Amino acid sequence: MNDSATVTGPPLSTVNEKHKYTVLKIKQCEFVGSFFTLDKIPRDPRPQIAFAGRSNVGKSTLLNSLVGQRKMARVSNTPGKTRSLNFFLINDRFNFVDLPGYGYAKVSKAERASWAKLIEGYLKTSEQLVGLVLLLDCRRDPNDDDLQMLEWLGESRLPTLIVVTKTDKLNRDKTARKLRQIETALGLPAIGFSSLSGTGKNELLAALGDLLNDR
Ligand SMILES: Nc1nc2c(ncn2[C@@H]2O[C@H](COP(=O)(O)OP(=O)(O)OP(=O)(O)O)[C@@H](O)[C@H]2O)c(=O)[nH]1
Ligand SMILES: [Mg+2]
Repeated sequence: MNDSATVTGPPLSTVNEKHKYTVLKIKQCEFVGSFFTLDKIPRDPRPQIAFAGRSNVGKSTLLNSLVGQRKMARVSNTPGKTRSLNFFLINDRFNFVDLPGYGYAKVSKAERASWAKLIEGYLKTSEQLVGLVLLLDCRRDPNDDDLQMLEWLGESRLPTLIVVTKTDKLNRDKTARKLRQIETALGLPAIGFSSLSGTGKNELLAALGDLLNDR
């Protein structure tokens, strides 16, 4: 199945010249289920791409924006909303996985520990996982939980995309500065993203398309 379409848009690193790249085209999306333990995850051979980040960073909103549906993944003003691994089958070909947000202070220590175990267990054992999208809020610095996440990812050598969310909250200059700061701190390229304005959507879809094609 061909999931790609060639469009004209800004290249990954500069915005001056027009550049052609291939964007993943999402034609179909189906909710598979919510899974609270690793043994419940369906044994499906299709590739998975997971979305991780601190609670409230905008994972579910970003997923809804990518698939063009407002209510596919649950979004709430209450942080800590996503407590399970939520699977969405895309184009009948691969799965997007919405992970529980980490680091939310107002849940019990025991619950935080059990989420961490679930996320770490999933990242370390899923054979279908081909890449991870790590979301960071443009108004915050990466914290210990984010760095822990990157350490696990480094250990597992999983291809990782950094997405800096809610860029509509900062002006252009501040956003550019923040992106550079995060890229320097983490040693990885970062994509600025806003689900309100749609900024970064095609760039992220292009990077996701590459991840799936490189497999
Ligand atoms: N201004 C702005 N607000 C956003 C953006 N993305 C998400 N939000 C808001 O941020 C809040 C949290 O978004 P969610 O998508 O639920 O965050 P999450 O990372 O899935 O949170 P958990 O499920 O708790 O891990 C919601 O109120 C969203 O409307 C964005 O790009 N811009
Ligand atoms: Mg969520």
